[in-house]
Amino acid sequence: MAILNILEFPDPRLRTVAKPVSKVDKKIKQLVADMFDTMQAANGIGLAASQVDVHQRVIVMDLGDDSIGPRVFINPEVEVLDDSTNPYDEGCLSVPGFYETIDRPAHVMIRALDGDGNPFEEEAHGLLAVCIQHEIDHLEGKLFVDYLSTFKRQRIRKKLEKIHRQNA
Ligand code: QAP
Ligand code: CO
Repeated sequence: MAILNILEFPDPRLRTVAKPVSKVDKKIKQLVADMFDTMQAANGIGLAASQVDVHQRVIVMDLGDDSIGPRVFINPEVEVLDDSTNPYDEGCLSVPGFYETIDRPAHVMIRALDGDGNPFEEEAHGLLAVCIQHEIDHLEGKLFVDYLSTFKRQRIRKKLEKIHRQNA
């Protein structure tokens, strides 16, 4: 059991593009376990390895009781299935305390490896579709604040920088 440090916006390390996992070995399984501990301790529903400064394509998710419980996505990809979009009030463990409505494709096909390295695909809509796209963005070095106006993003950045200075 290990709780890892979560990087916060505007930390430049969050901009790193993650590399594909070549083999789901003991080291990756340990990372997945530590990411679940970290996400649960922080009351999150999704966490990408990039957020704990590990730049490999690993995501953990636990959307709560209306879904299937803890999930792992390794080397995930999404294919957008139609033109519909869905506005959702998104937050992020790397942007604590801020929530903004973001429009994303509503209906996607997810292809990934599970926590044992076995490939699977799953059609997604609703919160799962929102969350997987949010987390894959992290693996590309992208954050939900990048979809906001420059003005809103700068305001969030200044507020978080102030909090970080106060905590230092
Ligand atoms: C990403 O976000 C997500 O500000 C996961 O103070 C969010 O787990 C995908 C959290 C919404 C889809 C919809 C945020 C916890 C957790 C905070 C999270 C906070 C404490 C965010
Ligand atoms: Co996030």
